[in-house]
Amino acid sequence: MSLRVIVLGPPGAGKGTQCRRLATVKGLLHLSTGDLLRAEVAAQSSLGQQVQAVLESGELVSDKLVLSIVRSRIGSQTDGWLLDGFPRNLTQAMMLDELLGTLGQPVQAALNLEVPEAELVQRLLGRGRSDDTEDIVRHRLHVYAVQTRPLVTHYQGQGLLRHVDGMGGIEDVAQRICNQLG
Ligand code: B4P
Repeated sequence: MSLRVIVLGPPGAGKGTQCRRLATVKGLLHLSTGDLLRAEVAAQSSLGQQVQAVLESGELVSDKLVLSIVRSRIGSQTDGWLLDGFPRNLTQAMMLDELLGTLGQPVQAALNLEVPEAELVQRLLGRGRSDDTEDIVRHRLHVYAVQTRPLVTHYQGQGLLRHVDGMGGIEDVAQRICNQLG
């Protein structure tokens, strides 16, 4: 059975960690806009050169550019997907609703991974990616609070939201996600 799920949560909540795992178990496409953007930077493509400074500042990349990345991958996918890190603001959410309406592939659930801020900072500083310095992490958390958190209300209004406690071991969180998805 195909499963179409959005995974929400602040930076460091474990979206990538859980999506990689769930995609393998359920045979789904794992679409992480963050991973795709970092791959472009690593390949030094023209897109990568455009977005590198944005990633390193902790700001969001342009909606149009991110949507074009998602559209090209999701369009041909029939076996279900996990969207990790997309949408990131209300404009992206509305663009996604429109795209999925056209494709006849509605979202079935939006998981919201919840982790307190002190734990997020500790996890991200421990990971040590180039955008994981303390100043950039604090800025990404601010961008999340202003631009991304309103999506919780957006998906709640659509009756799709499921809360997941992201604290504890990776296996424990994975089990909670499975319980929510049935
Ligand atoms: P992302 O790549 O989406 O990264 P993230 O939110 O920082 O991390 P995530 O929540 O996936 O945490 P992870 O599992 O890795 O974004 C990076 C940048 O890309 C953004 O700032 C933006 O510039 C750009 N971007 C991405 N999407 C965009 C969009 N749609 N529009 C515009 N711009 C966009 O976990 C973090 C750490 O915690 C890891 O070290 C992990 O091992 C650890 N961890 C995970 N679960 C744990 C647990 N249960 N206990 C302890 N540690 C745990």
